[in-house]
Amino acid sequence: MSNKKDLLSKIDFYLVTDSGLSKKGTLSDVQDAVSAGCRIVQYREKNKSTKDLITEASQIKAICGDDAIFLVNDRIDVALAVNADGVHLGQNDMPLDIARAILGNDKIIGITVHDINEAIKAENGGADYVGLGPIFDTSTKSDAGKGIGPKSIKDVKNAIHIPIVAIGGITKDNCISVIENGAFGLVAISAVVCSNDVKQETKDFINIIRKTRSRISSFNNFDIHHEV
Ligand code: TZP
Ligand code: MG
Repeated sequence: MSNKKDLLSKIDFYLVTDSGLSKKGTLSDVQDAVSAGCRIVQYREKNKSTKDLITEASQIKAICGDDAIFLVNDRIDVALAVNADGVHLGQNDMPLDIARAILGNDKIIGITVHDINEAIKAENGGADYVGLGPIFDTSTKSDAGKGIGPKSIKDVKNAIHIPIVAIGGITKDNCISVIENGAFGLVAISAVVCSNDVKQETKDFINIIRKTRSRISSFNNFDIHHEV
């Protein structure tokens, strides 16, 4: 097993790049997020040549080093070309079984899902995690559809065992509800890359996620203690 798969159990804030929204550029955003403690980065770039994708992907991989998982959105060929840690695929991208056959079991594959049925299918097909969304309305992805609400995370969590990463319209103000409802990690694109201080925003998200998690787990421990 890839040692990077072990890191999946340690993720909290998940950076997805967006060169169109970024203030300082994708490489700067990745550098800032990883130095703030972000442990998973997805290179999501829809409008560059394959050659430029490979150049930038290898630079991002170098920044991630051993500290952060490095995934490529959509492009299995680019992921293989730079020996990325894996890919993130949508419902209309390469089918999971074919992607797994090409990439092997050591690589991480994340699948975008919108509901319980897609989540169960992704888990049964061998996905390492699901990206569930959009949780809230967002203008970052024009075809994302309406927000499904944070409570839907709980429903999906009750149906699968692999980690859920929440995405779509997430901000520092609404992210507590996302974690409280069972998301293991979360993506916030515009809330981070549109900021002038990506490092600080990433730190803030990580702190909120960790505080919320420990509040929930001490609450659960309290419950267990009193049930015994
Ligand atoms: N997939 C579902 S929503 C979304 C993607 C890529 C965009 C999320 O961006 P933001 O700015 O965090 O709402
Ligand atoms: Mg895709």
